[in-house]
Amino acid sequence: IELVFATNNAHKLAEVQAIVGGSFTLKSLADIACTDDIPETGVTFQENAQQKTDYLVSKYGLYCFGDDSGMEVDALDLAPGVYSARYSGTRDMEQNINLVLTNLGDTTNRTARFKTVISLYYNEQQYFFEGSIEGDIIAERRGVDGFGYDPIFIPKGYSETFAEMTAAQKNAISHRAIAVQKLADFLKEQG
Ligand code: ITT
Repeated sequence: IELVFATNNAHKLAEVQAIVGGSFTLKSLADIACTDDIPETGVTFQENAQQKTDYLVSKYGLYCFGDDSGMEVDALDLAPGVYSARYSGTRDMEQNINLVLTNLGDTTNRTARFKTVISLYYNEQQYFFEGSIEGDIIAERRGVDGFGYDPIFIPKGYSETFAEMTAAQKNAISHRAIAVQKLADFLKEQG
């Protein structure tokens, strides 16, 4: 089965392809030569995920899926949330992480979670799959793997940040892995 994954993020494509395995061939936006800036104006992960698939369906009529994900920090009233990629007003993750750490200061409530919502358009129908993982924000970056906020997030029950884990370790437990596993299980049922 060939599906377009509505993402420009090569890390996400690699993570998802690793989880879905070889039975599905994923094409990125680059693979279908789509350079459009797909709108992402919703106020929930689900709205943003659906905007991505709606766009591809109306423009290309393709079976496709898209995800929207981000980090919610309880002490920051669930920010950065849907604004995770541009929290500081730029896409520079150095600055985005700095702003989270500055805004948290020395507050002792460090609980946070990553969330992913996947929107799938398949056989003329719309489906959603969700995943989340709870954890804590540490005061300083640790680790160099992964992407985004991985260096400051320790999942509950672990002592390493996502950025200190191997890709395989992160993929075994991550918010995206949980949502993608649900997507993969659904697609396998479809045959
Ligand atoms: P696309 O929209 O092209 O897929 P994006 O990077 O904008 O790529 P999202 O809107 O879904 O992706 O994600 C928003 C941000 O949330 C992302 O840029 C990261 O900063 C953060 N994020 C999402 N998943 C993450 C993860 O697994 N680890 C760390 N940070 C993550």
